Amino acid sequence: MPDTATVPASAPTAALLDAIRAIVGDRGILTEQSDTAPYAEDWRRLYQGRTAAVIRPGTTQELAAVVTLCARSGTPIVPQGGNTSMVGGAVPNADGSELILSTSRLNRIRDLDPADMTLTVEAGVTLKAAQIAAAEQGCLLPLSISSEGTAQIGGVLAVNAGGNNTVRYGNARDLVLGLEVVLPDGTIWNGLRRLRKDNTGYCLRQLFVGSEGTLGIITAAVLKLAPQPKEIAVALCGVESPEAALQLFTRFQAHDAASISAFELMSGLGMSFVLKHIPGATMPLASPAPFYALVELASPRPGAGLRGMLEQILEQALADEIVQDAAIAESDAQRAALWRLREEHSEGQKREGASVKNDVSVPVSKVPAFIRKATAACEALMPGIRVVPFGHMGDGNIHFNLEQPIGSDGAWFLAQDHAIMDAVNEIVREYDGSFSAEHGIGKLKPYMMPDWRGGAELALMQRIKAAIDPAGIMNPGKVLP
Ligand code: 2HG
Ligand code: ZN
Repeated sequence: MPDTATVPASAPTAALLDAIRAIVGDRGILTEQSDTAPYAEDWRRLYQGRTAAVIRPGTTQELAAVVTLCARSGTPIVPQGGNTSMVGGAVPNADGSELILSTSRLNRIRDLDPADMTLTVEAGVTLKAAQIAAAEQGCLLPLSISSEGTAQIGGVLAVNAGGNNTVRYGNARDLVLGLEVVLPDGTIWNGLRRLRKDNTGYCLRQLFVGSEGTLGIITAAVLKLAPQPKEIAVALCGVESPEAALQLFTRFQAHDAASISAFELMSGLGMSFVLKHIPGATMPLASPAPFYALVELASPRPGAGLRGMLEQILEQALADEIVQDAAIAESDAQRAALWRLREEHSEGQKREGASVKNDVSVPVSKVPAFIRKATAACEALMPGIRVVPFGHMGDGNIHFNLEQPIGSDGAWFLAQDHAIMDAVNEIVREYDGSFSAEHGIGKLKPYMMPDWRGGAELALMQRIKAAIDPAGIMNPGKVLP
């Protein structure tokens, strides 16, 4: 039990924790501060919360029974998957009044049907494990994000993650056929249907996807699978500017838009952080470039000729000086190494120092202009600030991240996060973009909601929240201001 001398009056009672323990057993509840602390802090270390307990139910029924008890006592719950949120979406507050409900032990693959092309998984299965399960049956789960080894399906759906393959397959939302959800009063809604057509009133599952745990806890899902690619071709290209990267993207689109499975942009600075901080990361190009594009082509058809197409487009782009240099992966290992340079961007940036993140989207055609203007705005706001834009250029989602000026104090830099985010968002607005593309709102961005989604839209969201969670116990303080 936690040390009672340091537990606030609002904390869950010992009687409640005992009743929960009776449901989930000893291995389903953590109460020692040394055990709960890692769950109470976010990956970015922006928020240091506290909790009296982390509850880890082993089944949906156990989870529902725990929620029923919490609903009766009015105890707030913070649902948590892999705790990889970039916006503090899964951390409890600092007063110890909120319980963390972890989905980690709901980790069974319930069904995989290669004929129906569906995968039914519990919330605590990591995205990586779900991808592997699909691949073992010759299918593809077409969702890929940098944190997929840790991120869990429940959290991925709760935040409607996007990632690298949105350009081809859409976001998490587009892959969900059915859901099982525990509602804030403890009721289990079993909507695990695997139908491609099912027009039966309001589409409730889409209400929970993207709700970030504020309406209920996703405990299982039916996901749509795609055919596994039989041919994949990947290249890393050095380019002069985001404009050149966009030109390259347009060429691939004009040639065969359906074969593009990812088109990612990185800056020279972001790449230098990866090369400096990530052991084993090496640059395959002869000289550094101001920007990089990582392109992946994939086809379920053997002999699709992707390699030839990639070479042909890159040769022409080199001749036209759109591309400065390019490396094509010759093996699976090389392909993984190229992707690693992209996927380690967050880690490289974290190890370099304090950073402010802007997960934003603009129309694809506006990405270069947005980067140029937002760069100028940030440099005017804070001399020495280091601009590190990267992300999913093929769908218009840029992580317009800022690294602290060299030699500055990290805490001082982070204290200016609102000024920096507001300056960037002003440019996002100019280009009809969104202040939140794929990471969600969490605890970081609710203050932006009235400005961006005010009026009828926010009022409707608040009415939905009040209808489904009238006591406000589900992930309080997240999403809605
Ligand atoms: C990615 O695309 C993730 O790698 C993280 O969405 C982005 O660190 C970030 O800002
Ligand atoms: Zn991303």
